[in-house]
Amino acid sequence: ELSYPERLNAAAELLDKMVSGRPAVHTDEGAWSYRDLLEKANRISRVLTEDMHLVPGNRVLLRAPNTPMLIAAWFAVLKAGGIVVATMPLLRKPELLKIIGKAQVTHALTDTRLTEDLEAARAGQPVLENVMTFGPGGELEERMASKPADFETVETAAEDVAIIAFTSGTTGEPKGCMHSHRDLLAVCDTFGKRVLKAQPDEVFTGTPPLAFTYGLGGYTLFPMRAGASVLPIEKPGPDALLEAIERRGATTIFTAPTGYRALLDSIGEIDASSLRKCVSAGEPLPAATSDAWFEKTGVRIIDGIGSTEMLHIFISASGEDIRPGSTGKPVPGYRARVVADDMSPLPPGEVGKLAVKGPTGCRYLADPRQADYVVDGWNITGDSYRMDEDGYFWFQARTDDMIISAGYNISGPEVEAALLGHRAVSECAVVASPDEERGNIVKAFVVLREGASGGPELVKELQDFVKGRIAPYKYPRAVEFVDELPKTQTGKIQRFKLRELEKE
Ligand code: 3SK
Repeated sequence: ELSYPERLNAAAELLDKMVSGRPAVHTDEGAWSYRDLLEKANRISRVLTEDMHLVPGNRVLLRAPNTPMLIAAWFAVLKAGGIVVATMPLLRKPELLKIIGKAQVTHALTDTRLTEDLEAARAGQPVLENVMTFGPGGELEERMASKPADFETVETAAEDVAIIAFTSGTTGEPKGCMHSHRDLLAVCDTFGKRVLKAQPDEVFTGTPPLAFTYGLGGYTLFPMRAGASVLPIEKPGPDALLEAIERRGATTIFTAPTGYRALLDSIGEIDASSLRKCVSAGEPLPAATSDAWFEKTGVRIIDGIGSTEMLHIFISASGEDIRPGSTGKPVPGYRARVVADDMSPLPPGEVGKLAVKGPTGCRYLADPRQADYVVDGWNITGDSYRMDEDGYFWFQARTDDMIISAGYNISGPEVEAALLGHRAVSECAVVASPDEERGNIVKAFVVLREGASGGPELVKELQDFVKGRIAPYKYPRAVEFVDELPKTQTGKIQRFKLRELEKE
């Protein structure tokens, strides 16, 4: 049972109360201690309240790559009683316009390198009155220099909204998910403590942006709750991750399955002895990737499914409980079930819709879709799952990714997992392609590993490979080799774009 006081500010718990000389954030110029980070956050809170006239409840847009200053700014907004609206660095004017309008954003702190689109959006949204830049040549650092290093953190209520996280969505309009100060601590005290078991000597790093709640967990919540440190990666990619592991002693990685696959060829060649924990989310982790990573590093990936709606991971497993290919069991504190269309629970072995309930719930900001996604307090995640007799949950497909072909229900991701076991395949996406005879056929879009070349022989080889691994009727009747797959900014494959291409 989680219990928190009625007055609670997550920043005070994660930062003020943790203050010490221990490293908090590793920067190119050396480490900021918890005390350094607190003082920077305090100075920013002063700029926000004294110079930018922020009052509690104001919504503050943050726009930057994963930099140490972004972390300090995130804490500063919460300390001042503001609500963080962190945005993906790659968002352009139209997306920013929607977010500013929907969240009624009044203030923004932006990295100097990302001002252009924000200024353009601001012109169309007069509600955004106060913008300040930080980073190279920014104004914020200059103003911070003249501010005292202390600040009295606003005593928010535990249930006050602390962040509004927008889902990038693989399709449709973005939704704003509201999470309270209490929610921010609840994910630390469930997944962070019970599954990840974060320790003070860990060095966290990863590829997801802080604006994606998966990245927020890895970059602030879990490390700070444990008194551990963070190594922000500004330009995420395989080389930066390898360097973080080999040269900077990263112990704990947050990335997506594609991130692990991109490292598979090189991870065996570097000294990866610092690695202790590897977390995967954002996409289901195929057993082939999990096994290959374990073979090369000796570390079993902790897979998990979470959502922006629930704030973080709610089904997962670590240590001896990991069963490669399965997402795991409900994180202590959460309940999950597989349900039929009428919400009645299905018995083990049957495939249905995943529903989840827990200490962090789904509360959309002014969105009529709330009623479609939350029924009797259960959040319908949009995934189809099966639970086995031992209570492990096995991903089948996004509800949209089920392919009905000649009367068979075929899970696109299951075919993808089979294809990924082939040495020539780097990434793939499997979707329905309309077909006169069968209604649909299974079609695979395949990105090849370096050195492999696509042609009819490889198509046949891949088809036979799949037939040898899963029920033969599931094999991809069409295979197209592509240079890359369409993805969201959080790295999720946009299968709907491929499906739409097939309909044209
Ligand atoms: O996609 C996920 O699995 C996820 C995990 C943690 C937090 C947020 C998300 C969307």
